Amino acid sequence: MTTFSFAHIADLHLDTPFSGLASLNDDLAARLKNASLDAWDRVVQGCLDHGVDFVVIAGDVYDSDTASVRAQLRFKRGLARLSDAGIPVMVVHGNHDPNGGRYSAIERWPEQVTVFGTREVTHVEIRRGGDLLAVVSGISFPERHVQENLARRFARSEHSAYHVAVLHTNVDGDTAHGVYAPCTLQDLVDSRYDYWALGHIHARRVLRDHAPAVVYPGNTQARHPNETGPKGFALVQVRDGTAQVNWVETDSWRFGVVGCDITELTSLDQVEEQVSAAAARLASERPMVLRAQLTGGGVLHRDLHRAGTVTSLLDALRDRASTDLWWDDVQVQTRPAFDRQQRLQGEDFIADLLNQAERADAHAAVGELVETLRGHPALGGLADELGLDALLADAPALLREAEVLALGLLEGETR
Ligand SMILES: [Mn+2]
Repeated sequence: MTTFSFAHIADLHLDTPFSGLASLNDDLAARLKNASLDAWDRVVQGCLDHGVDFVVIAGDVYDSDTASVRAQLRFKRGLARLSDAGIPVMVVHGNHDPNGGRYSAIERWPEQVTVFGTREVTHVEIRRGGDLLAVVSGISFPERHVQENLARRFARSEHSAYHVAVLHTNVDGDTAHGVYAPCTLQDLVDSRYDYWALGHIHARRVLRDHAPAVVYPGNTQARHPNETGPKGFALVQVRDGTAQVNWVETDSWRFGVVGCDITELTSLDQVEEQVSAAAARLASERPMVLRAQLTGGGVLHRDLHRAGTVTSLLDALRDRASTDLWWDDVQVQTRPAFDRQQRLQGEDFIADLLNQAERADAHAAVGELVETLRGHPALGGLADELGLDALLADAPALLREAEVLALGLLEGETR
């Protein structure tokens, strides 16, 4: 049987403005400005270096449906390099760039490029010499809010070649991400395709190894502190019908969250020490954007809520950081020193409140709020400006903050 390889890419979010960051000052904005586009250039170079037989891109090429001209031109230039090397590229669009954006700066894509349409699943045959290597199928989002289970529209052809399905989708209702074109893992298994090249979830995930392989490659450049770890694309080697996935890194900046539990701490210099030490342990070969999250209950809670303390602590962390580290924010989710476990057992209103918070599904609750705002006649159009996706990513932190606020009010804590 034949051996071949392909690149599986998703969620490029070209020319993203990094709107989920708490403090994007001019200096950082200038340094991040090219990050998503540079990642795309590295993707193209990686595909050429590894000599892949074809490339699939599973949606969210652009960050917004008002796709920037700069993003479109850079995307086209990369596609032209691949096309010139004789490498076919198949593209679908997702919830961030439905229908390829509201307008197109591009009259014609390079010869080897197929952008899948929005009306039906269509198919591209990949050949090497006379041999049929693979059949690649895909469909694009016509609009952001796709509620239909598009996966069920994929039907394997009668060819015995390897079958790749390309789709932007949320598998099994992951509430940490928008539930667009939802499907189940079982739908994908039932399809009899060999490889599901998915996009939408920004973390690398192999949902299933084989028959079919079901893979999210994650994004090519993180764009929010919660999108941690190396980012890039999946380099898929197929031998005798079995896929083996390796990762190729393409990011310029890494993001991360550094936690610090204040329960045992008694002074703010200890907080600064612990947070800086944790940052040093995370240090990578790439520049980093980090967010500190302070949790736990202790005597420092009151200090941390004194006016100006947090901004000043943030400045102090920045003073100490190298030029390749940017502190985005210090989030305070601490509470006064009290025994949470004991209060949970109580029979009063505070026990009810804590139990409610304990059981709440933060992503579902915030998701509902986000969908309401999106559907709002006046606010819906501002969804990107309001950073609603970032709200969703921050859902658990928001819930913890709400709990602390409510407790503080109930107990008459000064803030
Ligand atoms: Mn995306």
